[in-house]
Amino acid sequence: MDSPSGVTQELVERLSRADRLVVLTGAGVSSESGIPTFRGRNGLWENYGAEDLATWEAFQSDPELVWRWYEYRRQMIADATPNPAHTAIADLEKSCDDFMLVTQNVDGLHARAGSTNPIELHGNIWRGRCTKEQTLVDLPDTPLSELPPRCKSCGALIRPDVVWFGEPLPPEAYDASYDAASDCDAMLVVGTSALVRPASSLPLVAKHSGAFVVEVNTEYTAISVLIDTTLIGRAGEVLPSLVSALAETRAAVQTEPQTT
Ligand code: BV8
Repeated sequence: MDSPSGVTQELVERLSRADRLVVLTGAGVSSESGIPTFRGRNGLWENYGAEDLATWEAFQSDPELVWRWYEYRRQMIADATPNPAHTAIADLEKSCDDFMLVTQNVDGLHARAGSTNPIELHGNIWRGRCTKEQTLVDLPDTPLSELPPRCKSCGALIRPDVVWFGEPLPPEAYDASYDAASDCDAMLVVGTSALVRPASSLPLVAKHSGAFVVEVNTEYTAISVLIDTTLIGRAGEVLPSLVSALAETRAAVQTEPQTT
């Protein structure tokens, strides 16, 4: 049953009974912070698509071009602030005993909103990694003095510490996410087109494991017909109302007279 907008009491009660909750987010959760999504109309940069630049091959053939794209994104993110969707997810974590946030996003906005331990499946745009020594470096929220940056100890190229297309996800991140999806009672899938694998398999893993799976998106996605409910709306509007309804429902349950 799809609820075209708004949040039904039946849905809230179903979610409020979940002991183990997983939230999976994609670029749509950051779009109300002004960060373009990957496959939306403004998902291009200088006529390049993400799949053109977010690859080891693109980096090898033109590391400066790839770094200019990441510089452009990092500056945009530095100027952005978390939106009510990020804040609602951080609030939801505080109200749950067993909670995991899994994100495909690399922008770091969940942590800035107060989420304590987001599992970053695709890495983080605020870190660089030496292509030779694999050492990590923190990147500033100001433009880098040289592009492409080089490792201070060995002089090799530094790359963004993100997962490019064709690269494996960090095993510990994916394994933790897969286990949580297999074990959860409910999963909220927020702002993802569910096209990029293997992240897009997680809602199906949850569903096949018996979880109640709800997506929040401005449009239907590749998984809408495979999960329980789709809330059509902007995450920055739907999530705050969903999270406050959940809190009210849980509070009401706790104040109910206990039947002996
Ligand atoms: C791997 C980091 C194997 C970099 C990213 C052919 C068919 C199928 C699969 C493949 C194929 N060819 C290759 C593959 C595999 C490939 C893949 O899935 N490709 C896709 C494009 C088909 N996957 C990979 O390559 C992965 N690696 O498979 O490795 C392997 C194994 C062992 C050894 C060697 C190799 C790696 C994938 C990771 C790529 N890196 N990001 C960077 O950011 O620079 S992916 C990138 O896409 C971002 O992380 C992004 O988060 C992610 C997913 O996109 P979404 O988040 O869903 O964003 P999108 O724009 O698509 O959608 C936004 C949604 O939000 C929309 O639905 C929109 O309606 C909604 N929305 C908008 N506004 C709002 C909203 N919703 C709510 N409220 C709003 N306000």
